[in-house]
Amino acid sequence: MFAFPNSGSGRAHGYVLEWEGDAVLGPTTGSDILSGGDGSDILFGTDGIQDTFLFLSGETGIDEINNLTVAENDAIDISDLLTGYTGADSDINDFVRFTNSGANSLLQVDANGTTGGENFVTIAQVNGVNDLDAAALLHSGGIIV
Ligand SMILES: [Ca+2]
Ligand SMILES: [Ca+2]
Ligand SMILES: [Ca+2]
Repeated sequence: MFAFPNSGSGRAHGYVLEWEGDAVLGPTTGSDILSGGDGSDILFGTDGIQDTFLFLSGETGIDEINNLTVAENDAIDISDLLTGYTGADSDINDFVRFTNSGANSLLQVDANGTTGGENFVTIAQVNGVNDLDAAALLHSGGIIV
């Protein structure tokens, strides 16, 4: 367990860990897969190596992603979450979107796309990054579906 001081004033002003949440730090060499599991976790990619932030179906909480660096081919793997995504026949924008939230971005997923209407759920917050584009990230390998 990795404890940060609780600022008492909310997520925007410090790290607030829920009881079941973990801080997950990548290694300093090689490539890495970071997976928070249940709870609201804080994931830290590593500068200079390729990180994959992995989200699995059924996990609870909203994780924070730190140090997502597109130039390092850091990627967000949501392939386990999506149902009905068929590649060329599907529009990634029906399944994944990013919404600016202050200096950060919220990663929102509609696991079944247009099926059942639009029901995006926030699964993560990407810290320190704005204006992420799902289609561009998919094209560059930054989203694994
Ligand atoms: Ca989690
Ligand atoms: Ca990295
Ligand atoms: Ca849907």
